[in-house]
Amino acid sequence: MADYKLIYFDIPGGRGEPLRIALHAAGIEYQDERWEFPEFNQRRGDLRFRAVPVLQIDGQMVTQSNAIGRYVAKQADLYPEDPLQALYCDEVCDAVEDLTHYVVQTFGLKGDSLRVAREQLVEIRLKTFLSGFDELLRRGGGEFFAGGKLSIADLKMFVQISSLASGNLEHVPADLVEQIAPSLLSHQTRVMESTVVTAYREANL
Ligand SMILES: N[C@@H](CCC(=O)N[C@@H](CS)C(=O)NCC(=O)O)C(=O)O
Repeated sequence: MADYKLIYFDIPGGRGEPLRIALHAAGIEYQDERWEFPEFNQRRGDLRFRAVPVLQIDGQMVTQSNAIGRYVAKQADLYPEDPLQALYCDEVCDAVEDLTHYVVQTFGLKGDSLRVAREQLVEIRLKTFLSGFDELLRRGGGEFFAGGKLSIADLKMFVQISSLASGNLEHVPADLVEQIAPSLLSHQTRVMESTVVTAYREANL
């Protein structure tokens, strides 16, 4: 087997966590290299786009969380074979990526700037994306987003919704998901209780 190393922050979320779960599900042994933020700032110059996650395969760097996610998911039976269902899966992953980008733009702000940015985030982006995600879940049949079973799209959404519903994002109401798209909370529980996620968590206690 090739030599795999995943580089990401030492957090159980963001763009990296779905990759860790999928790598575990695929049975791929990998070095889980976790950088604290000061280390990231020191070493990011070595990364192709100065950003994480990065997957190294036999020393070769690969970037872009969704590309990496598809690559790993195909080896974990977490990516639909049917082209249309694969398109649905990709749409969800890319939409989550867009939303992540908007959320991250509000990081590092303080005081009134943070409040205004987060209020706009809620009104302009979050409400739109949560409604859209709800629509995509219904398109998938209500339980999963694509292929009628768990896929990388569900893992990405699960991580995103867990963050939004945690109450940790200041000025983002903790019950926003419940107000706009309660289906996503049921989905979060379904994914959290899936054998893919419980096995990953047990292995990483
Ligand atoms: N499109 C890239 C985005 C990567 C990205 O922005 N990663 C964040 C962490 S989750 C980062 O490294 N941000 C630092 C920066 O770009 O300044 C992907 O999906 O991997």
